[in-house]
Amino acid sequence: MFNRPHLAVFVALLALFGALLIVGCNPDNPQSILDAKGPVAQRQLDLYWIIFWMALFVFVVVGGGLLYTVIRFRRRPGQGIPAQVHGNTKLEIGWTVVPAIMLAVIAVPTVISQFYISNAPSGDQLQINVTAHQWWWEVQYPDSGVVTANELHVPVGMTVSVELTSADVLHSFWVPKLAGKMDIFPGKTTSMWFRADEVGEYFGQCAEFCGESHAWMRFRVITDTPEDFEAWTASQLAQAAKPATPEATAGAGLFLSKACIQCHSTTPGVPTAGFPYPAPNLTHFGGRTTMAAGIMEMNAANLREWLSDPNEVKPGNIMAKEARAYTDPASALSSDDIDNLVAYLQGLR
Ligand code: HEC
Ligand SMILES: [Cu+2]
Repeated sequence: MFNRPHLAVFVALLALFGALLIVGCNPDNPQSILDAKGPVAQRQLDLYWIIFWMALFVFVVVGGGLLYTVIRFRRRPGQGIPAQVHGNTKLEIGWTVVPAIMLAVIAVPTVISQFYISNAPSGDQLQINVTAHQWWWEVQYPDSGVVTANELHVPVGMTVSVELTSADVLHSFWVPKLAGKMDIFPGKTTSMWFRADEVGEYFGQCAEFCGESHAWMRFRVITDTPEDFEAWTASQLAQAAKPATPEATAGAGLFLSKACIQCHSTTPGVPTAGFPYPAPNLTHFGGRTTMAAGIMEMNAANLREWLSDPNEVKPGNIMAKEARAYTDPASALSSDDIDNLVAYLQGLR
């Protein structure tokens, strides 16, 4: 099939492609599973390595055997038909028993881990209820009454028990460094738990294709010291800050007159104004570090971009499709309107 120069090019390309794939394994990558930062992710990573080494062993033995056979027993000029063999009991027993043992070695830790992962340890727990929406995350803390979106704060070292449901289609909750994926269904609740061992910020991502902007359905888990978490909780329960500048005051007026308030709640503890569509609670929006479901850093320029053309940032999203400011030319936002809304929204802390 290949002559020698072609083969060399093919092998070189394959090696290059492999190298590119392996770059994705860098544990510094914010969504790498190879850098577990909590016990659930660690268990899953341990399993991953057991299976990885087994698979590598199989690959080397089978691939090596194949390569050896192909080279050693290749057809040589002048050779007749080789001896015809049929069956080899020793080999057949070998390749039945060895995989059976390997599967057992994988099965035992898998089952033990499965029990560990599906039962949150008893003791102090933080309960969080997450509702997935196309393409953002509603987050409720039933014990304190906090409601927020797209950024979960949790105390470091505490078991966090998460209940998940969906307002529309299938989604999947995934924070690679803290815990593996959990599917989310409309009309049904699934649950999982995790614990973060270090203070930090962890990337999350919807991991079940859920429509046009699925790839932009991200979130953050921010782990705080217990004191910081308490302070955060208290700040979330407080009313939003009053507009502090003339621009922000004008923005607050626009928020009502441009009907933003139809979907977005600015009242602590109220998940969404909800009419006609659910949308992120914005009471303390300005205090978040990211926006539009974790896809952009929170700053005036990005907020301006979002408000100018949400469909450009996140194709197909409900706000771009349904908010009067984007569907009705008579309600369109002027450049000044956007500046004022940015001032108002950034002041919501
Ligand atoms: C039809 C309902 C609806 C209306 C009306 C609406 N929005 Fe939204 N808005 C949404 C939805 C849904 C999202 C989440 C989009 C996403 O991330 O996929 C959103 C997201 C946002 C965000 C980012 C929130 C976050 O947590 O990152 C801001 C800021 C925002 N809207 C401001 C406004 C402003 C200002 C107006 C009025 C001009 C407005 N919205 C009108 C539905 C609406
Ligand atoms: Cu998705």
